[in-house]
Amino acid sequence: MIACRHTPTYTGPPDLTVHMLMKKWAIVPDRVVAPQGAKVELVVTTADVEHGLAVPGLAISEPVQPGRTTVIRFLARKPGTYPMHCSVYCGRGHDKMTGEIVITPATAGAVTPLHK
Ligand SMILES: [Cu+2]
Repeated sequence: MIACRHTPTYTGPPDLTVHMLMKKWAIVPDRVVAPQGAKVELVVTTADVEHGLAVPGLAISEPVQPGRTTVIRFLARKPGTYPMHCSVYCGRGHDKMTGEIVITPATAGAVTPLHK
């Protein structure tokens, strides 16, 4: 574990907004795909108890509390598959709360070119 790192952010509006729901015991959706270069915004809520969304490979770790909305913003810099999991122990199914964030290479055509 790396201390003193904060969830990264960016300025300006996001390119991609994904609503996510954490509940016993799943992260929905459990797979988020973002094109390289995209400003991504995750809008995360919980359906029951407190959970936490952690994506170690992207330096993301944020609590998700009942009745509140957690907004996580990051720039999809490096293509790859980044595992995510619940960072707050929430019961016997806690370990099942996993998923992944996939950043696809810009050359894959996921980003609409500005000039045709
Ligand atoms: Cu949990």
